[in-house]
Amino acid sequence: MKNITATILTLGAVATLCTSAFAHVSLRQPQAEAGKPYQAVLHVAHGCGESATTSIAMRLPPSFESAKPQPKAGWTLTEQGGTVTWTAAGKDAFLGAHQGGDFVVAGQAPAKPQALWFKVVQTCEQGSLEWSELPAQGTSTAGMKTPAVLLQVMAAKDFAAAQAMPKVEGAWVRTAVAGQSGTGAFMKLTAREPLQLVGASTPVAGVAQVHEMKMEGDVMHMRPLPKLDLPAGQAVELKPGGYHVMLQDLKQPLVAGTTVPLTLVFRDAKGVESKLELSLPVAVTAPGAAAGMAMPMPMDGHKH
Ligand SMILES: [Cu+2]
Repeated sequence: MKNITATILTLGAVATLCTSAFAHVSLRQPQAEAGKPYQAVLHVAHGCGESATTSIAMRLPPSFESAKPQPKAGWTLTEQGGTVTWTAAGKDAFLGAHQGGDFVVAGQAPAKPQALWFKVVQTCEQGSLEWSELPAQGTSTAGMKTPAVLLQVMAAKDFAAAQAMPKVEGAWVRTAVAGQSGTGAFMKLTAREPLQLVGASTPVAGVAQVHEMKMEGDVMHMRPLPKLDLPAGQAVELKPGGYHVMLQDLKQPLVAGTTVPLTLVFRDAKGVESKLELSLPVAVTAPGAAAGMAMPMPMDGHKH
């Protein structure tokens, strides 16, 4: 174990900061099977800075077929030229600055695997946010302040493999200043079938290891875990003061508002390993519980 100061990982009862880094929108299910019905549940994590959300306009990709926007209680629904808009009917319906909400469009994923982007305009009491940035190529939105919302439409086989991956919620990496050797990555993992987390890697650190932290007497001890069991359907939390992914030998400072790629390696009951690529926001403290921004990327395929 390297010389990591426990303070980096000290559990602080610090109020969660709502920074613009987490004022984001995402799909509850960012993957769809090609040619199958798909319900786009757009999750708006919170308002524009300290201002409440009053309307959400979502541009539907033309290849998202048979789209049926769903009404939302207290909001009026309008459709024009491929854009669906929900507008709060009154102040009671506003989504507070620190409040999340869901907006639903049922439809069908296109028959061909592809990346579908939903552009969203979030209007608030003061100001608005245009979630419309697109990568020049590929699907990585790392480093973007207001990326469009990505839906990965996948072939049946790839979709099944992706669904075998655990659900990742509330993932984040703690900031690190220049010269700091280590920090931690945290998230909630819920496996759909029994899995073990057996490894991690990231380009920003020389070493990434799964660790556990335990109080022994008055002393907090931290040690690497060769594997972390993820029972089916049971959330396992990686958090400051508990399990975490330790990032050591940092190659650069980690600045709030940026993102860090992290690859997790899981082993299933048959011993087959697969990788999950995540993009984690960097923050000082945990983002709001609903603000999970981890984005499962297209599968590398199983690694045998
Ligand atoms: Cu550690």
